[in-house]
Amino acid sequence: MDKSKLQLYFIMGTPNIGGKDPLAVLEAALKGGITAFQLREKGEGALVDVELKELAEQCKALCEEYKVPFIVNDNVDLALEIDADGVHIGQEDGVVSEVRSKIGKDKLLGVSTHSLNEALTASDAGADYVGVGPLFDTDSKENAGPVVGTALIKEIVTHLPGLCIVGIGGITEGKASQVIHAGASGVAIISAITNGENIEEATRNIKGRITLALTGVEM
Ligand code: TZP
Ligand code: MG
Repeated sequence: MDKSKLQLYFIMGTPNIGGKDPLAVLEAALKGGITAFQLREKGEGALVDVELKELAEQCKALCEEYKVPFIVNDNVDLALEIDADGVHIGQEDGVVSEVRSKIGKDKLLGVSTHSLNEALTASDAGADYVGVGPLFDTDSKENAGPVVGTALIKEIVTHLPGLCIVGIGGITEGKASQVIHAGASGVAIISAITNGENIEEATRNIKGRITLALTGVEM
């Protein structure tokens, strides 16, 4: 895949935005420069069924306007139904090779991983990229598992230099560069964007750090 699409990977669901309008939050993040978006409708108050499909279709249309890939978390059937650009699954959400067969070769497939072994397996089974984390403490996911730190990214890059990796979990503006320096193609973020007083500006600031880290122009 085009790994530049992973540079600033925004994840959001209605439970993460404290009653704000999800489409307004997404549009502000798109204006601020996100390069991929995942709809992750999970937790208390998460939309389901028709309401979820409607939100997904609206997010997809907005992402299309900004030419940013739209990825659905967990729900492979929904991703296919609305012709999303991709789907992201965790270790408990199905067999990676089966999901790849179901979605075909053209849709993006991302897999959450927590060890070198999981990353190797996901890569062999046809994942386009792996999420690696939680890198730092996070309040955004229940049972996120032990913090793995950026050392795991370095380890995976050493063994699988061609694999696209996004770091996830507790990444802030101040921590984004170390994730890129560890060898990730990008960072996946919920709260450092959704909690921003000005979402567009928070996004732009994080994007700036990533761009500097990728080009090596840092002070
Ligand atoms: N998977 C591992 S940590 C996490 C997910 C979905 C939450 C990331 O959210 P935040 O707010 O950027 O820590
Ligand atoms: Mg999942």
